[in-house]
Amino acid sequence: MPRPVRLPDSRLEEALSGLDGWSVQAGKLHREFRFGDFTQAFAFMTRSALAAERLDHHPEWFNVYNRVVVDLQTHDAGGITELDLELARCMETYAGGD
Ligand code: H2B
Repeated sequence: MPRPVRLPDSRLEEALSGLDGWSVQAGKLHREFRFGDFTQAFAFMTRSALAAERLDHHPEWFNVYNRVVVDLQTHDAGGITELDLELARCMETYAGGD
């Protein structure tokens, strides 16, 4: 597989306009999810973890009870790449598209 390349700002802005709730913070693709309870939050994390493993691309994330804070970046590329967008889109689907 070719090495992922860091996205130009123009491409990143275009992609962000299609990813509601996501922003760039500290050079990472960032979003905070809130669920009804811990079971829903953890189900989301389980599905996301399987997608991450499939993509060989893993999130930085933090969970307490119903809250999941996600930061995505491609360490190998030193920034945000298409892989981060792909994982973010998967997460949107698993979170119910909100
Ligand atoms: N996840 C993320 N977020 N960034 C990476 O650069 C990365 C990864 N690299 N998961 C992968 C694993 C790499 O270390 C392995 C060897 O493919």
